[in-house]
Amino acid sequence: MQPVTIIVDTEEKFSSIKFPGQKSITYQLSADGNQQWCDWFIKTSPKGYWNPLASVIGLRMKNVKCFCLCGCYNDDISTAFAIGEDCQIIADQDGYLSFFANDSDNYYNNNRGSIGWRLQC
Ligand SMILES: [Ca+2]
Repeated sequence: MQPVTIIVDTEEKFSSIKFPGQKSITYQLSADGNQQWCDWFIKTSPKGYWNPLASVIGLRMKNVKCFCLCGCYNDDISTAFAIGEDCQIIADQDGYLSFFANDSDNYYNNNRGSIGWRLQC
């Protein structure tokens, strides 16, 4: 399959762009590490950054950095996994993959920017 470019907007709790995932297929996800997005006034890469306040309030994905690029199946946060800038996953279920910047549920309104990355299987 040709690589697909997907744009993930930081304001979306689940990306509006979905990708049909298939169980047992390996997906390579990679973002250009030079891209940045912005949490309030803090610019960061898709690897995210240590945000002690957000950790206290509670991030959607616990023990994953704030603004780390994450993915999940069927907009279900319980299936979420961290991606960062580069990740290879073997899908453990069928379902639509969607993506998001890890943040606290009620603090998406101060997010700005988007990051494009490539998905290949
Ligand atoms: Ca935020």
